[in-house]
Order: sequence, then C-alpha cells, then structure tokens
Amino acid sequence: MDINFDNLEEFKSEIDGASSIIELNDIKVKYFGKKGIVSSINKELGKLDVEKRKEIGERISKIRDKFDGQFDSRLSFIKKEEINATLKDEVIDVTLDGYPYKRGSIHPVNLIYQEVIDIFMSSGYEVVEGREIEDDYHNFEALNMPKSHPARDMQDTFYVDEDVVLRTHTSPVQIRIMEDRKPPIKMIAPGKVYRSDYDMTHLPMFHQIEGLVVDKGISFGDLKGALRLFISKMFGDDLDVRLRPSFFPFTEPSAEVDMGCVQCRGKGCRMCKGTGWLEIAGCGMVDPEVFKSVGIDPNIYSGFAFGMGIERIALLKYGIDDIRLLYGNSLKFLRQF
Ligand code: 2U9
Repeated sequence: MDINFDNLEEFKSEIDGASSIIELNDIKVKYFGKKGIVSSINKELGKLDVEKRKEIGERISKIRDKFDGQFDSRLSFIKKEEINATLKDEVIDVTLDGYPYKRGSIHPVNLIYQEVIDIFMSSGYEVVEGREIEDDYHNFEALNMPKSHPARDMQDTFYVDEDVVLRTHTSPVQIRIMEDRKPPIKMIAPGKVYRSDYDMTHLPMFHQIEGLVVDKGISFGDLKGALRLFISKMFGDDLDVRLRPSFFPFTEPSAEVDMGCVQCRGKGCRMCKGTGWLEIAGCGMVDPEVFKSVGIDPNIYSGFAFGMGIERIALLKYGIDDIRLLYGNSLKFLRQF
C-alpha cells in the first residue's frame, strides 16, 4: 500500500483559508469524516502486517494531533472575527434618545366627562347612555316642544329626515327611562349631542350631562342641594352657588345655575367679566306636561332636572378661553393634561 502522507498534510493551507466555521468543519469531514481520506486509509490498515500497521497508525495519530491543533487555533480565530463583525454591525449608540414615541394621554374632555360621572355616581345616581339618533317625539314632542313651539328655534337641529334627528340634548334618554319605569328615578344621562353651531363657545358636537331625580316630595331645595354638592366636589367647597330665573319648555320653574368664579373665587376678574359669577348649568322642576307625556302623575310625583355642557366645564376647570382648542388635536395643547 502506497500512502502519500505529504498529500495528507496539505490541510494546513486549507485550514488557513477557511473563513467560516462551516468551511472549517467541511475540511474536518474531508479528512477525518466517515467517508474521509483517513478512514479510507484505516480500512486498508487491516491488510498490512503488524509492524507496518503500527508505524502508519502512529503517523496518522501524529497527523491528527497536528490537524486538531491547527483546527482549534483557526476555530478560535474565526469565532473572534465573527464576534468582532457582530459587534461592529450591532453597535448600540447609548447616547441616542429612548423609545421614539411619547406616551399618549387621556383627552381633557374625557378626563372631565369621567370626573363628572364619578361625582354623580358617588351620590347614588345611575348612569344611562342612550342613542344619538332620535325621533322627533323623544327629542322634542315629549319634552313639551310640539312642532309649532317657538322653543324649537332655540336649537339648530341636524335632521336625518323629517322625523329623525341627531339628538340636540340627552333629555330623550330620561324620557325613555320614565316611559319604562316607575319612580323613584335618580339618574344621569351623559353623552354626545349635536347642534348646528360653531364659534368660540359652541361646537356642532359636544358632550352633555343631564340629571333627573323623580320621587314623591322632591323640591326645588333638593335641586339646589344637589347642584351645590356637585360644584363643591368639582371646583372646591368655597364657591357660592346661585339660581337665576330662566325658561325651558321642559322645566317649570326653570333657572340658570351660577357659581363663584373659579379664577378669582368670586372677587371679580377678566374671566367672570368683573361679576364674580360664572354660568355653569341650567335646571328646573320637571314640567307637569312632561310627566303627563310619560304617564307619571304630576299630582303624586315631582322631580328636578339639570343639564350642563362638559366642554364648558373643561374650559372653566383648565382656564381655556376658546372651545375649538379642545378639538384642534394640537399635541402641544393636549400634552398639558
Ligand atoms: C327631562 C326633563 C327635564 C334638563 C335641563 C337644562 C335645564 C339646560 C343646557 C345647559 C348647557 C344644555 O349643554 S347645554 O347647552 N341645559 O339648561 N337642561 S333643565 O331638563 C330635563 C331633561 C329631561 C325629562
């Protein structure tokens, strides 16, 4: 048997030329794998006499040691190179800004909306959200505003068709509750309402919260107490509350609700135009005509109702003078809340 060991030792230049662990392993397989050069020599060894087998066996063993030495040093070199390449590719600039998106925040109108609901819930009011598209009957007629009534001119209505409107107030929610249930009723109706209006103090869509309490013996005093409690929880207990006579078709008597100015606490400033007072809501005792249209006997039951605009409360609470800022979606503005 003629074995060319010089040929076998060519691996040195092959190992030095390997540039990846895969290439390096391929070389090992070529020489020492099952079908490799060395195993084909081993198969031939059996044919040789003992002396020759020993001699060749020793030479192969030395070659294997030499191979392993060169293999290991190349392997550690390639590993170092790979780590260096990874470090170069995946370099982290620790001076860069953090996660590029700022955290969002709750919209000021939603903040106030939730705060007002929480205050009334803590006083035992049930929260009812109704539909935003209403029929003429529940939005107007049942609230003592027949088609001919001049009070309908007070609100510029979005009509879906002759008999269907985008609700102009949340009052139809209370009408539907009173149609379905007997008193006692103690509820608030928060939600979106729609009126064709747009200026510094009006929007075509805004949020209202209306309250309704119906039972035997409910008085105007109860109404003022309820409003006083709400205002003290929302704006502080040092502010005075007063009711000014007014008119709404669905309440009799009716009143506008004023509270001491949140800015000057009643002394007189620019915000309250020197009066010390800010208008915050409307209210009154439920008109007997409204009770009749829902089948509640006004000789047995009485009730109070009130309504307020959430955006207006947000303007007062945060000292904003233009309602349109609330819906301009300026991040600079919104991030302040
Ligand atoms: C029923 C009976 C009576 C709700 C009321 C007001 C007075 C009121 C305005 C305040 C500012 C609307 O958002 S605003 O423009 N609301 O002045 N609302 S009494 O009275 C009702 C409601 C339902 C069955």
